[in-house]
Amino acid sequence: MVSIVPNNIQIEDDRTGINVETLKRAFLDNLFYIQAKFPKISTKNDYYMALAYTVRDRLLNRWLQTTQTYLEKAPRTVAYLSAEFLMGPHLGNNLMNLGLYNVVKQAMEEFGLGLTDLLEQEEEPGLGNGGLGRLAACYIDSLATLEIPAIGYGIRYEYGIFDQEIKNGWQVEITDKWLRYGNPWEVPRPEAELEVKFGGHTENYTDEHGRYHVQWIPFKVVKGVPYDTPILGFQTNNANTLRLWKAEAPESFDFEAFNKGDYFGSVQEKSECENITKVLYPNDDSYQGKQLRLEQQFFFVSCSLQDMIRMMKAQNLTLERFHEHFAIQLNDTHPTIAVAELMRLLLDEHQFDWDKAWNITTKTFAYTNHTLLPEALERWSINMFGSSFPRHLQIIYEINLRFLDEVRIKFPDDGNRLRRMSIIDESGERYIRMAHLACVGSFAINGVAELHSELLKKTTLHDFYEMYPEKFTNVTNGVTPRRFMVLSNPRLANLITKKIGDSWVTNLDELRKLETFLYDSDFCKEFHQVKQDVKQDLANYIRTNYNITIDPNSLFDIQAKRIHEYKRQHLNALYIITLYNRIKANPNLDVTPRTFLFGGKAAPGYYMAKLIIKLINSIADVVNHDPDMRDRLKVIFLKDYNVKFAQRVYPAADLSEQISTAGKEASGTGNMKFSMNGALTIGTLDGANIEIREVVGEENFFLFGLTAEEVLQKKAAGYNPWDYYNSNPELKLAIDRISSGFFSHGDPNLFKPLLDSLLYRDQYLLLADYQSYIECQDRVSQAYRDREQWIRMSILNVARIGKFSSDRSIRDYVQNIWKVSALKVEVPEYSQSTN
Ligand code: GP0
Repeated sequence: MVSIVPNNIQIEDDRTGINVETLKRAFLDNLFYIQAKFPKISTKNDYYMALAYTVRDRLLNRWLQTTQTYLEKAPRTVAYLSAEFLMGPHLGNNLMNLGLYNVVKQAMEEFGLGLTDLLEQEEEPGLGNGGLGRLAACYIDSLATLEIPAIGYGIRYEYGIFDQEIKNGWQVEITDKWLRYGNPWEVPRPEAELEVKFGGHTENYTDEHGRYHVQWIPFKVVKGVPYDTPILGFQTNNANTLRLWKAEAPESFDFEAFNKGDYFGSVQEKSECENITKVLYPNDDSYQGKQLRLEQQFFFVSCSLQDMIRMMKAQNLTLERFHEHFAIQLNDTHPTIAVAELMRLLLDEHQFDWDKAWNITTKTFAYTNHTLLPEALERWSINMFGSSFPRHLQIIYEINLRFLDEVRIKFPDDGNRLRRMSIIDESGERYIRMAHLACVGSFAINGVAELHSELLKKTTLHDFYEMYPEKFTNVTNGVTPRRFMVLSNPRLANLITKKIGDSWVTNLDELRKLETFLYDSDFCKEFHQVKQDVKQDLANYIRTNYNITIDPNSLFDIQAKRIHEYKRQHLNALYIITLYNRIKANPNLDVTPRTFLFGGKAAPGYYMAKLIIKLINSIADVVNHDPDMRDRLKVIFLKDYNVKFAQRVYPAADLSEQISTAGKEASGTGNMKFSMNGALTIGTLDGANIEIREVVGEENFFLFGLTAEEVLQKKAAGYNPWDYYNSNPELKLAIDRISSGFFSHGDPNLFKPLLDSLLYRDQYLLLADYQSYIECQDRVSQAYRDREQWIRMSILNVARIGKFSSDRSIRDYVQNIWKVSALKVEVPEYSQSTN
């Protein structure tokens, strides 16, 4: 067998060498031979591309070596199936993981190029909406860093999450053309394409042994082409693969139509196939029953399962051991049709009998639930589902039939339970309940924070918990400290490393050692200086891009996340108005200067969320132009919040707003990123906030609001928001300010839908939590005045946040669910980096 590393590649080779001179030569080589440019006519993007290819070259050896090792050793492998991967820019991350950041920086400087400028040039792959997609990205990072054999499977959307602009205070969506200038990180693998079937009907036949079979005769076939991106771990040789599928037409032309002279008809069919992976659905925490979305889900699931089967065959492994070779994680119900598709592949294409196929299937899948919001639970109408996937509908009926028999045996004479648990909702128009299919088809079910996992067992999946208690576990979310500390906040990372060494980067619990320096005044000063410098960076950015001056000595109070009523950005807005009103009433009031920063996208069809954006911008307009507010209050809505921008934002925060209605935010992950960067949290007892507060200490966390239980009680007791409005003068004044048209140039109708929803329904209990929130905010303002004490609280947030590394989450999955082991990859000495 040929070794994958040709022997004649030397340490100083242009594609592997890592000293300044070689890097410079390689960069020029790529500029010339890949971009076809010379410096005089190069754009910034040409430089970015030349550098990206230079870095990619230095990844390839590890990547191919990893692939070869996995092929040879055939280890048990994690397949992480996710409709979203919100990766963020690759260049900086790869430089960091390769240990090449500083040497490349120097090489670029010798060309007169700034590395930060080049990094800024990368258009990030926004292939996700928010928390769920970003979680998948963090997990892919930790899997590689922990040297776990894993593949991320997903969709290569041609258009990712839209770019957000703000016009006249309103959100405007612009299509995300992230592939416009090419993507240097992916490698297309057209030779590994697969076929996926859609529509049509099924036929039964009996084989020569008299065995009964079903055959699916599809209406159309679409090709799936894999695009692979290497995912290198932090200072390891393991580079796992993110394999994203693109849909293509099987032949570029339908020759029959073509010959009949129907040229446009045949081209149209081609573009219809390619439609499947055109665009990411921009909804977060809510679901829309669109057929194209269902087809996207099936498309990537079918490609991925066929791909796994093909790999096993290539390794001469029998499919009887599929579940021993792969642990497949379902990231929410989006890929859950995989349960039916694996059954189909085993039954119809590999001739397994039902029991054997079902045994394999149910030992393969594990399901992560990410939300309790009823509007986010996926259900597909039987008609729509059956028209695209007739065979899968049969299989799901059969699964359901057998499942309900099991339920009947465990809980005799309980018709209501059967109706509640059925995979098919038969209460009206018939639907497939994807969460039920996921529970029945998986060996493990987890929520994403302790409270969330408990609520799952008590409410949404209660019947399934009674049926299969052993399947349920919790895995609290985590985030990668590589991207969200080392890369995004080098000032802080360097200070920490100076004090405790650098092993905290892969063992985040070591941050605890910082506690020794809590009363070391030099350290506290340095820590404070880091925060001030980072705030200054953000202030400069805002000055440049928004022409607004903000004061880095003011308290940076930040709420950055998708805009959603349950996340309650408008509760934050009510506090701003309250402060405004107080200052107007008493212009000499001694207030702690604050800068309120918001960032986040609203789903394009979510009217209320868009109105909240408009409200914030309208308040900003008034506040920022009122001389009484000068040097005391500033409000800014930062447009187009994405991973790249998030990396600027987390480090600069003093206060992190995590103010969802208790019981609604499954976990939150932004909360962890803020805390890691020394922000204090103002938050409710919701999601992972609870666990963050537990570890950082209640005295270092600003808690307010109703508990999840109190929320339920309050609603059961007949909650009436008017009671709060009528009895709380500050609240009333704040709301009246809005309804009077004060923030809308006299128009009393603009925000009426929002106010009506608060006063007549208030399903997220803003009014009930208002008083508690503003009192808590006032405590924050007081606390910020004692800067030394604040700094100590901030240090403790960093020092105690270790639990929320995604390395810990992945270890939990590995030990409790996947049962896989690490497999170290060796690469020849010469290509290992040194710094
Ligand atoms: C949950 F259901 N989440 C969904 C969804 O459609 N999109 C999404 O981003 C989020 C949760 O809301 C979360 O609480 C959680 O941390 C995240 O998934 C990852 O588990 C938001 O922070």
